Amino acid sequence: MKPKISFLLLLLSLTMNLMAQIPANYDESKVPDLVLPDPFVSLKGNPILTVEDWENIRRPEILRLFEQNIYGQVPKDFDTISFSEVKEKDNAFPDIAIFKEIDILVMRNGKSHKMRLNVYIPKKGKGPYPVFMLINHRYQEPLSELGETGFWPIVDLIEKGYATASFDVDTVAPDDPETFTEGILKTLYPEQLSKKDGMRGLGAWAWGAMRAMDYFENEPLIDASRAILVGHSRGGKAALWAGANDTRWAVTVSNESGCGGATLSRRKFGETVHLINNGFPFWFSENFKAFNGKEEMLPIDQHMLVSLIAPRAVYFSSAREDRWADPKGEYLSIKLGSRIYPLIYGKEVNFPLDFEEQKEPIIQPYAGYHIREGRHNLTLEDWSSFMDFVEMNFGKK
Ligand code: GTR
Repeated sequence: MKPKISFLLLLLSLTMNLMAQIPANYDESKVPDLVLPDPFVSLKGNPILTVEDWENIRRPEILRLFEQNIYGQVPKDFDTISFSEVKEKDNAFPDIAIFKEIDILVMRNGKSHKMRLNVYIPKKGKGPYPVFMLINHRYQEPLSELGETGFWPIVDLIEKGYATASFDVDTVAPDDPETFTEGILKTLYPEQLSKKDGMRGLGAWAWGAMRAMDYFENEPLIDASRAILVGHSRGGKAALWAGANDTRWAVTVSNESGCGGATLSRRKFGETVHLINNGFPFWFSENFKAFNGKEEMLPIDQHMLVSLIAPRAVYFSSAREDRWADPKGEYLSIKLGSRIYPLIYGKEVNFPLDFEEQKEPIIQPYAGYHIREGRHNLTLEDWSSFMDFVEMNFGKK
C-alpha cells in the first residue's frame, strides 16, 4: 500500500474510533430543536388528505424510505412453507395449556431453512383464541425464570384467555456480529448480503414474525385476525418493522425499543444512530450508516413507523430509568405518529399530556402508551397494560 493511502486510512480509523467514543447525551437542554419530516406531504410535495392518497401514494413511499435507509428490504418470496409439530420438551403447564413446538420449514431456490416456534394454547374456554406473539432474544434463559421475571408470562396470558407464542431470534438470524448470516441470510436470501439496502439482523427477525403469522393462519385453534406482536428492545425494533410491513397484525407493541425502534432519531438523546451502528453493525442495512451523526438528513423519522401501522393498533411502553432508550422520544413518537388516526382515518386518538405529566397508562382505541418506574426490562407490569390495551381494542370490534 502506498504510504499516503495508509496514512489516510489510519486517520480515518482514528476519527471513527474517536466518534465511537462520543458519549451519549442525557441533557434535555442539548437536544436539537425538532424539525421532523411530514408524513402527510408526498415526495412530490402534494398534501395527503385522504385514505386513498395515503394508501396508494404516501404509505408505499414511506415504507420504501424505511427500507432503503434504515432496515433494508424484507424479501417476501419463497417457494414453499410447511409446519410440523415436534415434541421434545415436556409441557411446563400441562393443566392449563396445550404446548406445541412447531418447526417452520421454508424453501427457496432449492435451499431450506427451519425455524422453531413455541406455542401455548389455553385449554379452558373455546377457541380460536387471540394470540400474543413475542419476538424473543432472551430465549436461552430457562422457561421458569422467564415466567418469574415476567419477560414471557405464559401463565398470566393463558389465564386471561390468550394463546401465546414465541421464537428465539437466533433460529432465524443469530444475534451476533460474526455469525448473523448463519440463518436465512445465507440459506434463503444470500443476494441480500451484497446490497446496500439488503436485509440484516432486525429485518430477518421481522421476517421470522411473518412466518409465525403464516403458521397462525393455518392453526384452527388460533384466531390470526386477533394477533398481537410484542417485542422488547431489539425485539421491539423488529416488531415495529414487522408491524409496518405485514398488515395481518391487529396490534403491534414496542417495549422500550429506543433508537432504531420507537424513539425519534433526531433527538439524539441516549443511544444515537452512530452509537447503535457502531455497537450493532449487523442489525440495520449498510445505508443506515450514512446517517451516523447526521440524523437530520434522514428522509423519515420513527414517528412515521406508527403511521405505517395505522389503522391497526399500536402501543409503546417506556421505563423511567431507561434513558438509553429515550422515553421522552418514544412518547413524542407515538403522540405525533398517531395523528394519522384522526387526520386520515377519522378515528379519535388523544395524547393530551406533555411527556413530563404522563403518569397513568393511556389505554384507548388504536394507540396507547405507558411509562413505568424502573429499568430497562420487559415485566409483568408491562404485559398487564398490553392486555388492558388489547382488551379495550378487541372489545370495540
Ligand atoms: C442495547 C442496545 C439497544 C437495545 C438493547 C436491548 O445494548 O444498545 O439498542 O436494543 O441492547 O436489546 O436490550
